[in-house]
Amino acid sequence: MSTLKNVLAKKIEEHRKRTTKLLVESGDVKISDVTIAQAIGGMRGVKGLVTDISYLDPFEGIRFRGYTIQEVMEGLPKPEGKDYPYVEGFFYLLLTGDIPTKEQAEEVVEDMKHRAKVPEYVFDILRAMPRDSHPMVMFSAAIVSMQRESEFAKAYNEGKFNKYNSWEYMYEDALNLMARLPQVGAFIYRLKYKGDTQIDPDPTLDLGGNFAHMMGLEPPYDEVARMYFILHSDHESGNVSAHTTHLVASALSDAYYSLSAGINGLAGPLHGLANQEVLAWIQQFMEKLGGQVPTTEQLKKIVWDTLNSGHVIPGYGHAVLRKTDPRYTSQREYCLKHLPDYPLFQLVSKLYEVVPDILKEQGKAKNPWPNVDAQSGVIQWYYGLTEYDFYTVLFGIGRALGVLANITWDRALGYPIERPKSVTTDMLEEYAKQA
Ligand code: FAM
Repeated sequence: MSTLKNVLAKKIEEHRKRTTKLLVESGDVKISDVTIAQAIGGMRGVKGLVTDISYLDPFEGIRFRGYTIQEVMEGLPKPEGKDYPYVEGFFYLLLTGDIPTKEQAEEVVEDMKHRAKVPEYVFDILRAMPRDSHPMVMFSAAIVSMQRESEFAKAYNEGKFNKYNSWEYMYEDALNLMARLPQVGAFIYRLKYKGDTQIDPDPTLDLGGNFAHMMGLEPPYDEVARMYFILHSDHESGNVSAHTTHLVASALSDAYYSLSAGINGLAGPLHGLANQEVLAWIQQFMEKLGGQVPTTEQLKKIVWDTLNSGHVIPGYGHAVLRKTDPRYTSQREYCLKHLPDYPLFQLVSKLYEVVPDILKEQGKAKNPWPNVDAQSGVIQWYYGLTEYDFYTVLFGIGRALGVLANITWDRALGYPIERPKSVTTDMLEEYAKQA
């Protein structure tokens, strides 16, 4: 058994006792009440999910297994001569809660290389799809098409499966999927935008390095890939992609069905597609201005015009966060170091100066500050990845790390099928009368 699986098995063993104790001794303790506004309004703030993979504080932002972004970037082992950690080592952290040693991280790198072969039929399916299908459609279809590879589904069908060992099959699926997603993503990119000129994986490279290589992008894009996948991995359980993946997996659907469903949710403009929308919005108004970088006054007018035409400002606002997203800040720091004079970066920085005050003045958005998506497209664009339709696929590869770690733990802790209760509008009116 690999070190990762061994450590994970021990952690699961210990953790099960905590979950059982809570259920047996404190199952009736209340952690949340639900108002009519919450029932109608997307369950905002209702505490009804459990995850230990990450926690999102409204003011501090995300912590992965208790570690801030900075602690993760500084504390995790890195490939020789690189500034950003192994994505594989980060997956070890998400799964176990432990920062791996360099040897442990590199063991996962090697393990994932052995799992990385994408079945040929996936490429056939992608090639058979219309070339103008959105890359997220292709990505989701590719994932679900691999369902026949599922160890979890196989074990279930063969009757090998029980409440205690099902996580092991989910774990196998999670690692296999994670190892293959970079090639699936790069394949879609080169199929759609580079005339189907594919670049074979390089078995000497780690996940981030190999992704950059297969995309045909030179270093330091490998560093961008590592940073990007880590930053987009997880944002606790309630966001659409994480919640969908968890919900579908709760029916004992395997990781392929579950991740594909989560990816479909990520494709929505209010969720992961916002990073593409940011670039589309910027390009649109830059075109109108004849390619000229707008002045602060012009920018203010553009923002107001966007709001007055009934659109949201992409990359701003958040359902939980109430300050600038540290994932935005982390990418901004990268830009300040590597591309401080890049006009698109300067424009995005100018938006940062202008948008929050306008959103405050408009008084609708509860959070006027930028989220992760406001910044990420700039870096991609700088390194030559200008096909912004593709950006959400990058997000999806990163997001898979978090949601796959989550559903492995869902099975380990025996979480049941998710099934919240509905009420009718008549019932709400009755509750309202009685209040
Ligand atoms: N621009 C204009 N209006 C906004 C806004 C923005 N960026 N953010 C929120 N609002 C409006 C929102 O539409 C709502 O208006 P109505 O009452 O007319 O429906 C009002 O402010 C209250 O919304 P909220 O409670 O502040 O936000 P929600 O929790 O409902 O929604 C977001 C959160 C992220 C969907 C919302 O802020 C938004 O649409 N932002 C722009 C899209 C975006 O950047 N999404 C990416 C989120 C990101 F973190 C991710 O998932 N990758």
